[in-house]
Amino acid sequence: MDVTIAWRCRACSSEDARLERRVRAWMATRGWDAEATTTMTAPGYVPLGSIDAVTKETLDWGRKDRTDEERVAAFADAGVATCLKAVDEETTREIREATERFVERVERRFEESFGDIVYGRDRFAFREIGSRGGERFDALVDLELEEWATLRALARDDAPWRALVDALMPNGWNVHVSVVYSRPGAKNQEWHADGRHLDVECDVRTGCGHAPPYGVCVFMPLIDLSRETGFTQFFMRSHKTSKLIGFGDASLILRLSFDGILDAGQSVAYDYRLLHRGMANDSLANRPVLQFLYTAPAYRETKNYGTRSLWSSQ
Ligand SMILES: O=C(O)CCC(=O)C(=O)O
Repeated sequence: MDVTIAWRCRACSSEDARLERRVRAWMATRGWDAEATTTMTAPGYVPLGSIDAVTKETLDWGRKDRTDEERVAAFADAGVATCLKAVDEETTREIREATERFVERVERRFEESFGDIVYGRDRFAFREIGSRGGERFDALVDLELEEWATLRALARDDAPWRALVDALMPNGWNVHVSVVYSRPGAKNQEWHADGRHLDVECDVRTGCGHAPPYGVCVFMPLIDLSRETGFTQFFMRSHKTSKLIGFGDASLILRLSFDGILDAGQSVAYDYRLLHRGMANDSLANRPVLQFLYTAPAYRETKNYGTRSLWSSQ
């Protein structure tokens, strides 16, 4: 007799082990001594990577062997590109110092006015800052303030990734900047996409036809990243369909995971719909990363922050 069990699960090895345990227990209750085979099917398009290694160099937007059209096509396919032309050291240092002062101010405010929130443990969402789980935070920068003049000029005019953003969003863009920082002890994040799918997704059979990006996010680390400090890991091609949400762990076996280990001032740009996750910070120092979110003029971000102001009763 053949028995088929349908099991909706996430694509990760712990699910496989859980399924095996369940099937064995189920068979034992019936006194069966039978063989079982696991066959996996996916609910949508499953991209497959190449055996050739993908590196920050092969993903570089500035590669000289590509035309602008080929760069846009490569980004549309991978959903991610690096910008290895770094922001100069002086500018990076100046912004890092402003960021450190900013983070100190935010943390002091929590200590003084929000004693009921355990910073680094509790989840919270204010208008200006949200926790991203455990020791990871995302604090919005007010670019209009004088203290951020250098960062404002970088975000709007001087960034080495400016050509990339202009090419991907030819109808114009708005930019918002935040500081994403992970303190020592921050754990691996869950795979997630920052932005939802708002338009056409790819054809299930070909993986083609998804809408162009309405948002492009750029991460620029303010320190040199390593496996110890942690980095952002990306699931290439996952921006083409919402059906891969929940399947982040499959990126490694599909040979589509890219580790964004960059030097300070270098950057990585990704489609706002792309799955990614921040990796653990096993070092002794904070890992501050600037997040530049470029969005189509009509787009309004609602998801990532709260409504109550951190500074409201001051
Ligand atoms: O910590 C990182 O490198 C990325 C964080 C991130 O993706 C997020 O908070 O949405």
